[in-house]
Amino acid sequence: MEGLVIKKNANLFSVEECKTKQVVKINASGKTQASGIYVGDRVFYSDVIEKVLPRKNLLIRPPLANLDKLFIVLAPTPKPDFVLIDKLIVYCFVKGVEPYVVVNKTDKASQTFVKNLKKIYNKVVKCLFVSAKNGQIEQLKDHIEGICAFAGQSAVGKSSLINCLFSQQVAQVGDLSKKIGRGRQTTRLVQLFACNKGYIADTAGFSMLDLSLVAELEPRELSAYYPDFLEARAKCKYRSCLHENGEDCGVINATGQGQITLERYQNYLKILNELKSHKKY
Ligand SMILES: Nc1nc2c(ncn2[C@@H]2O[C@H](COP(=O)(O)OP(=O)(O)OP(=O)(O)O)[C@@H](O)[C@H]2O)c(=O)[nH]1
Ligand SMILES: [Mg+2]
Ligand SMILES: [Zn+2]
Repeated sequence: MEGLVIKKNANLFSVEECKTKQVVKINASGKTQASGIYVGDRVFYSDVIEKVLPRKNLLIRPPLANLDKLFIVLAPTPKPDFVLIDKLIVYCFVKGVEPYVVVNKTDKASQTFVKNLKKIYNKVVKCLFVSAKNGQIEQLKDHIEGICAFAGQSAVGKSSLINCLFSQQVAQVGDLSKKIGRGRQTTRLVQLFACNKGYIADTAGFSMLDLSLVAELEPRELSAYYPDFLEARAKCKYRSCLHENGEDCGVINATGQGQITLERYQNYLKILNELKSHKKY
């Protein structure tokens, strides 16, 4: 039979059968177990998991296979960390995940805030505007398809949105991060919950993103993951251009002319420098 691993607890896997959606708890054959099985894996199984089907992608932190969409949540408060958002977007493109920018707390967002976000991200990703407080989450709900996860700064409303989607309390809202303490190693089980046309991965951690990005990417590859730089990049004089300086750089020229937003360009430089400084060692 073919199924989807929706939960993993030590050596015990919850596998949902493709068609009937029936869930069984089973182990894996020694060989399969040794090669690694993750939540999100599609598997062949009988009494035990016999084979893991080829993956679309694999994230290590959070441990999750075959992620289709990442909803990057931001809000007017806390003040958006645009470098983090851009890193998450790059990470998605590298991993073959479709990124979305989800603007939450629209109940208290100014028009300027919304307009500015549209300006920055409209050439980059799909933007959805929601309010967990008012229950305005239709746009988000419509896009839940395949395996989905949420990311974003603490207190932007990820848990609130998830609760809203399930119309009940599944995730902890509020000062969770304060309670568990930032930086402390909290082992959490990743689990998939059926929602609309897909699943939502209940996972807290995209915390090791810096390391993941560095492992995945050479500095010179970074700008390839900026859809809004694409046209301008073709005009750089040197193919190896990192778009840091020089009159011969199409990206710098396009930024000067307002075709690329200053935010995106400046944050690109910050991420580039982080990648460079890691590669030195
Ligand atoms: N005004 C308003 N407040 C909201 C909205 N959504 C969430 N909040 C509030 O924002 C705070 C943080 O919400 P959470 O859902 O806990 O945020 P989180 O992103 O899960 O935070 P962490 O778990 O720490 O990463 C809570 O006090 C919520 O009540 C919204 O749409 N509008
Ligand atoms: Mg939360
Ligand atoms: Zn350039």
